[in-house]
Amino acid sequence: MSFLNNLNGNVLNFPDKLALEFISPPLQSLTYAELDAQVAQTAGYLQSLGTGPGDRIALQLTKSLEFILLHLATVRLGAISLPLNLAYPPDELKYFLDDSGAKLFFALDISKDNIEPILTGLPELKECIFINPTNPELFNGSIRGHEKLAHNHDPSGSSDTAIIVYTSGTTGRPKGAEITHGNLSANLKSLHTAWGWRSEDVLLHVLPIFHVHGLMVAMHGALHAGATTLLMREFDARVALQNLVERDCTVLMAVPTIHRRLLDVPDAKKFDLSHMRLITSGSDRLPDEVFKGFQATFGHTLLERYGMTETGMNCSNPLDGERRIGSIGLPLPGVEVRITDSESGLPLPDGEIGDVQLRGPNVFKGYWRQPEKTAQSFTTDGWLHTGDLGFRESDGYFTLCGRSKDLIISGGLNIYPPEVERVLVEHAAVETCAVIGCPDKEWGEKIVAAVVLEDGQTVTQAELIAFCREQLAAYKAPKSIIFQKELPRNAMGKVQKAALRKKFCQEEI
Ligand code: MCA
Repeated sequence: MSFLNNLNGNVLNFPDKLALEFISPPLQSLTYAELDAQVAQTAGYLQSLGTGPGDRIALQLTKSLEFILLHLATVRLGAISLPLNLAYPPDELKYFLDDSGAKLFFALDISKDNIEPILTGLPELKECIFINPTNPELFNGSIRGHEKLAHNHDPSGSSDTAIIVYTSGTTGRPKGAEITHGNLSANLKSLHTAWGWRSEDVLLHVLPIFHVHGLMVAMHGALHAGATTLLMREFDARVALQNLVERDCTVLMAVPTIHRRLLDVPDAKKFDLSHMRLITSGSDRLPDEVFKGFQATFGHTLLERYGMTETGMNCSNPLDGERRIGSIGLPLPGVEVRITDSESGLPLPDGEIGDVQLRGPNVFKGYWRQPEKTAQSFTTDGWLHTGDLGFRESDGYFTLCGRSKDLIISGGLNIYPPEVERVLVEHAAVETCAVIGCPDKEWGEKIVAAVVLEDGQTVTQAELIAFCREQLAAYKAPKSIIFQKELPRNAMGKVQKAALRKKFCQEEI
């Protein structure tokens, strides 16, 4: 069954209700009936371009109605939606298009000059269509007149892939996580119950929509519930607070960096959020200071939850009941979580720190065209290795306490050091390097690179950062570079990142 079926139900139940509204220009809004009609027409348009079930349709667009219509229409058609971060520069983008075998690619027309040169040598790509979301009439003109695809494609099973989201890892290039209709439905149902979603809810949507959090948790969640979503195209803390108050929003979902920015608005206390019923935090560890700051400033206890691209949401603090500071709460309905010993793989008793493993209908099908990497991600008895370390308390609450993988999380975005190291060592002046995450008040962690130069070579910090930004999304570029004569290594020759962190990271948070 398509995960969109619930949306169809909402179209029947609340045809005239406001479904989506962009609150920054171009101002656009659609009722549930209008949204349904436009998704149907967009699906007809995609069909007229020769796409159908199973085809990958890549989207690298701003947060716009065009993005949402193309995404929902892709899924209605039974094709696979591939949302891509706008920050990816052409080289990274080409890899995603190639690896996914995207058949259609929708990109921004202002990026045309950068994108056109990479569109060669992509055998599966049939067409790249450039879109200008600042002029909605252009897209309306393209979809107008196409046959309306009134019904969702009925997947042959819930294991049909609906969305592919690329995630990086400790080794190799990013992998496409295949998220199925079954995964999406299971997650939506459990969050609906756990967070008490209702059709009267008004969500202020402040996140990007090319990640799981903004797309599959916030936006799908509100559409599934028949609620209203007010979308900010770009996040601005003051504007967000104004809208939470003036538009009587009931729900906000964000990452700790955004919550901190709300607290940093000089007259934040003036904004009365007492009418709100739910403010969640995820994608990164919620600092105690932000948790407490929210209670003191807004009188709200943030609800921290835990998810992954490969699984959607796994654990959450309760809607009613104790929201425990520093804890990710309890497993969501249908999700099983266990803690195991890293060496033996055996389950550990409560209170002991070990690997966090997961099982449930929310767990993804595998990595696109990567059966070996998929197999490595699961235990022989079918549990997903999350790469996180944590423990369970005797009352069932889980707490994360680090990562067994070398992941850095900056502003809610995942960055794996090898991605950055691979680029740095390509620079002619760099002999070797090691990338670490240092605690940072604004971003949670910031990327710092320790670099050893080739004999006789010179390069500045600014030049190396600029070099990284040419090849990587800007948020993955180091915020600072530390030049070293050599890197600390263990007896096996492996760089000791813990020693680097100790030496160069000053505790800021
Ligand atoms: C922007 N910059 C960053 C980041 N974002 N640097 C490090 N980390 C970042 N996350 C840099 C830009 O490169 C730029 O640098 C400068 O900051 C300003 O860029 P701008 O785009 O204006 O930033 P912003 O609008 O202030 O964005 C900050 C943000 C954004 C609003 C916190 O990063 C954001 O929306 N983060 C949420 C990400 C998210 O949704 N994650 C969920 C993943 P320069 O000026 O030098 O060019 S899903 C997930 O994790 C799982 C499933 C889960 O559980 O949710």
